[in-house]
Amino acid sequence: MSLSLSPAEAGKFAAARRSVDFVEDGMRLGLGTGSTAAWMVRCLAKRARDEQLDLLCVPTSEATERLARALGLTVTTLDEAGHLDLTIDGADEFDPSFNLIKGGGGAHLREKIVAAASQEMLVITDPSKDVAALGAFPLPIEVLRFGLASTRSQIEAVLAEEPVAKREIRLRGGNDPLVTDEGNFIIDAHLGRIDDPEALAVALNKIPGVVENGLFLGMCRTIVIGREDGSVETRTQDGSKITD
Ligand code: ABF
Repeated sequence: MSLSLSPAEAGKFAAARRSVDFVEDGMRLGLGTGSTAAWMVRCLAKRARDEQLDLLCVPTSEATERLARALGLTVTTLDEAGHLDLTIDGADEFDPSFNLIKGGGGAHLREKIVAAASQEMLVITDPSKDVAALGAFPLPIEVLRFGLASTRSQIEAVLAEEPVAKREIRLRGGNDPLVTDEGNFIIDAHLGRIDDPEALAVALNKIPGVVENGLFLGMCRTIVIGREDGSVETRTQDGSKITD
């Protein structure tokens, strides 16, 4: 692929290109959502074509499904595929424990279901997402449309009890709310810093109108970080780091 990319896109592309090296013939794959994941889908389709790989892909959004189908990848549902070998997806933030915030692209519900059904989750990203503590990026919370005002109040009540730096919530899209692929709304929680992600994730998911929050905790063991000069760092949770 010969491409002229902005520095930000070059990093995403570098990570995406490396991530498809983890794919083996015969795998059942989860395909993430977002601009980094879109690069991965393009690289994957090229590799599958060039090497005649037999892959079965489960997309995490309608947008990814359209792209994957257009590029000739074999797409199926999670129910048809059953267990997945590997999911490759982007993230909005990752911390030193490999905990993530996802959902800036509005797809974290399907992303979490697909990642949970996978033996491995590999995150592809650029250095801008690397944080000491989660929370500068607003935490997406997918909620049912029914009873929205009540769910909002309950989210505010949960946040009042949790150790976070600030507590401001906004319905994504405001007066013209974004509707997710699953037909729900998203509330973005601007928290500044989340000191106890585990407790927050549990407390939020106890609210009946909350469908799923964007904290991905203990789900990912490998992060591939692409830099604008095209170099790539692969970090694994056991502490290994390869840069090339
Ligand atoms: C998805 O895409 C999301 O969970 C995350 O919100 C977003 C990252 O987007 P990008 O790759 O465009 O930065 O992975």
